[in-house]
Amino acid sequence: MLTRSVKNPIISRKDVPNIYPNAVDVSSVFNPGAIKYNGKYILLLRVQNRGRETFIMQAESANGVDFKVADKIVVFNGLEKIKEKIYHIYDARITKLENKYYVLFAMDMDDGCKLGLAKTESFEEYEFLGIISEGDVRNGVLFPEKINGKYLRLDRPNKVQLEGGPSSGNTICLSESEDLLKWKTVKSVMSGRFHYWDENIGSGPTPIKTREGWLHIYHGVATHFASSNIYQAGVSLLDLNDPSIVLARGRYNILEPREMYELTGQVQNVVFPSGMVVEDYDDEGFALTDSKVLVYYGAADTVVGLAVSTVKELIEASKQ
Ligand code: BMA
Repeated sequence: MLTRSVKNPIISRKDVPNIYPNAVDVSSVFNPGAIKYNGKYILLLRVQNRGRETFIMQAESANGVDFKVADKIVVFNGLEKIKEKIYHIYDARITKLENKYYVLFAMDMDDGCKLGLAKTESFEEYEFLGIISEGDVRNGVLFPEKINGKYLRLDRPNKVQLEGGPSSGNTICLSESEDLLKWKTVKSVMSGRFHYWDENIGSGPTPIKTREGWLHIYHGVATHFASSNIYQAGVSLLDLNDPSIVLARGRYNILEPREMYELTGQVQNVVFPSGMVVEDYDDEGFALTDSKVLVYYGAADTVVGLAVSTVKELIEASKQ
């Protein structure tokens, strides 16, 4: 139900311009946040240089497939005021909320991974608003509207140490806030299914509002294979008024590593969905069931892939 673009991988290291001194001859570009803004498709890419330093770069496209990467590294104004060392910034998710655009990203720091929040109105300047998590958390994503008077986000505390790899987690939580800056965890939403495709999980792109519920794409990691973890994409449907209620959750993944650029690379066997654009909405802001959906994902932590579906097909997949 997800069809890969014939142009995949749509972005790879050769598409990233050299920026002296931090981004010269980069190693990889992956895990993009995505949004449609003024008719253009915008991606915020995770770029890694040969020092294995990670930062965010922006790409733009008129058709959602052919992207041009801008020749500057995204600067989050105000981030320089954080006194603690920030090793990496990565895995940005973009959400339109109250006519502004918010970027939620992961920051590796000495005491674990934190969520950083930035705001932009035009994708030219970004204002850093603060660190909005406590403890070790990743895969934060904001809902595109207030629900019952509160801002909501999904996030994923890191509680599981992958063998030989990073810390991960097996429960996605719902957190709420009055002001986008101070957050508290409300409830857990869904947990990994031990033995199956999604043992560890984390949210992907910003959830999409449909008449049937919030369409929520997430990644699942199968950890029970001897040689490597397998990162796949799956889908669930969350209640519109209380997104901690899971209305449906697909038994099967909707995208798994199959192509060479997903099977091999910096980290083998990874598809990691982090951006999604739905083309058509009705007058009340619900995604149309026949609308095309573009899912942008990182492949093997090395390149960017695109896979296309429809709202209807994704909802059906959540019920299978
Ligand atoms: C996760 C994150 C992602 C990465 C994935 C696969 O823990 O670090 O950014 O794509 O692992 O390596």
